Amino acid sequence: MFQYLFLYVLQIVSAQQPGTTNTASYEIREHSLIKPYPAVFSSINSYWHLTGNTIVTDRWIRLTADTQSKQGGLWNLLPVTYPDWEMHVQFKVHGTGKELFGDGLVIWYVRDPKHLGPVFGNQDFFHGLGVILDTYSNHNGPHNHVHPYISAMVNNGTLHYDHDRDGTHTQVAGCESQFRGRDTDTLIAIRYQNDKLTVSTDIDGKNVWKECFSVEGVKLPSHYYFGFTAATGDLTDNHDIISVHTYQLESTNERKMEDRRGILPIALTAEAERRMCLKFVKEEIFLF
Ligand SMILES: [Ca+2]
Repeated sequence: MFQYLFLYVLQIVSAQQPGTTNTASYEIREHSLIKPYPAVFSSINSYWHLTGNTIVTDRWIRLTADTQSKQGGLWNLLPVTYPDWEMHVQFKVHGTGKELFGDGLVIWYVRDPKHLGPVFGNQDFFHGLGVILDTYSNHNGPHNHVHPYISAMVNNGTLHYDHDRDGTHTQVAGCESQFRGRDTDTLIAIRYQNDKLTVSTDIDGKNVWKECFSVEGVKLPSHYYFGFTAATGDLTDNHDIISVHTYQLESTNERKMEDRRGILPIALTAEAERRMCLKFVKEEIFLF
């Protein structure tokens, strides 16, 4: 009996606290957001900013409603001064569509906040990281995968997000995840520590993180901004942010002392995937 109780408590703790390893961390209130979202409502000193069609109620922050051609954003305006962090986001993607729905939402860590644009409600050729929760598969080529699909893209301002290929040739890593239309609470965790990016989900109502992917060699500068955007087109969904908890993680002395502002965002492992896709494009042309 005691063993079961202990396991249960352990699961709760592992789902609520950052990381899968024992590292010191504490929550950064300014980068977190919980009901009833007072910071969003206080306009003068607020460090949260809304763009586009975003609607705030006492229950959710709706980046897009379940209607066509909408885009909206929720941006934090305080730069992230600490090098290592973990963010837990409770979100909800839902709508009336049974077979067709879209387009998706993105959690950002970028240089330039507050922009609207074609990449799920943010600008293209961005600087930084986007963790993309894509609900609609735009293409049916050999690179197709089951949607919804979660992927990460790291950009230094030179890369275009290609919706026609669902961003597959610029993604660092990804996984399939049935986060849409769930009755359970759906959460995603993004952990960035020592240039390692780990994305996990908790969508089955079990209060346990399941790893989506983990990649080393991800270089991100400090002083970028967190944000959330979503978009609909011909296809629609409600894209809601329920809560955000951001934790500063323990950093090595070297990382703490380093001037990290000038670091160019790059994922060292992404190049191989892009090369692979170029080969794929050549084959397509050849076959055609
Ligand atoms: Ca897509």
